[in-house]
Amino acid sequence: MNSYLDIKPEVAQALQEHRPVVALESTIISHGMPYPQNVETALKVEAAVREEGAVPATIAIIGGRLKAGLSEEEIEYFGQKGRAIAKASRRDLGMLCARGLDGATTVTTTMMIAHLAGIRIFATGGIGGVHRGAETTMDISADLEELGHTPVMVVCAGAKSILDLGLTLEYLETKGVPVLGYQTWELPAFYVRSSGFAVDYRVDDPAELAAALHVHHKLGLSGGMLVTNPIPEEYAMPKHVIDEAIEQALRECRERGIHGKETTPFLLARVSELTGGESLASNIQLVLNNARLAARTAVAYEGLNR
Ligand code: PSU
Ligand code: MN
Repeated sequence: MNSYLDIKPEVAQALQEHRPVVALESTIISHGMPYPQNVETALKVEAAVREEGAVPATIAIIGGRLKAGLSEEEIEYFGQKGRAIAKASRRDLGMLCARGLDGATTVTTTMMIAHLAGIRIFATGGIGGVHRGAETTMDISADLEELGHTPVMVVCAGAKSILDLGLTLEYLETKGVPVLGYQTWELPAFYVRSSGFAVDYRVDDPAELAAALHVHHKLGLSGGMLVTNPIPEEYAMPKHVIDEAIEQALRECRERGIHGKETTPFLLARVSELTGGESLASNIQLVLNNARLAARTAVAYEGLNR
């Protein structure tokens, strides 16, 4: 066991008893949504995982400790501090732990800590990817590297078209990451169900996802698996509304010279401001939808005769 890791007792017990556990990230709480909706959503997501029969483990860094499983008070703390908490990617772990600081875990660091703790399935909203213009900026999210070498299944709603979705798929192919569409052949694009890009495989039920993950482990494959779950039709946004907001946010981002780790939080916040409450409502629903699918998959996974 890693000496910097603290597994919440409820989570540790579930893991020991081979009961289903679903990891959840904390950047979505501190950087992805405004307070208090972020805290309400994080708690609702945990409740949704429980309703499906799995144990939620929200992941974060607190006082230099890697946490697998947070209390309600800790979730409230992350939500209130918001963007004042450092966004922690792989490169930040050593320094944050050495200095005893807090960190909000991205998809990258949530996968790392989930894997350290022995959690195999993780639900989030959207992943990072290859940014538009990456040919010159070289802005490619560390999430794609992590998916390339950490064996955790990540359930998301695809990626926002703040990214270059075509290049993101190419990169995932290079890294050996299978992109699975849940009940669809088309890569979903977060707020909308379609992107015009095809996934590698269509998978129609959680049992099949669980079986694929099981074989993935049996084969000793080291990378992750990406499950893309389209937002439910009734919560999807009109495509032209979201496209316009994204174009404007990208323009402002370039004009202001924003770069590095600030790019994604800036774009997410601007898109959400430009579309008012509507995109936030969609965002909340798609995260809940992903948490339910991840929990059903975790239940099926633990039910496999191993
Ligand atoms: N995309 C979203 N919502 C998010 C993120 C990305 O639609 O909340 C967050 C996730 O935590 C993701 C991170 O891992 O941003 C990626 O940041 P970057 O592009 O700087 O790697
Ligand atoms: Mn980046």
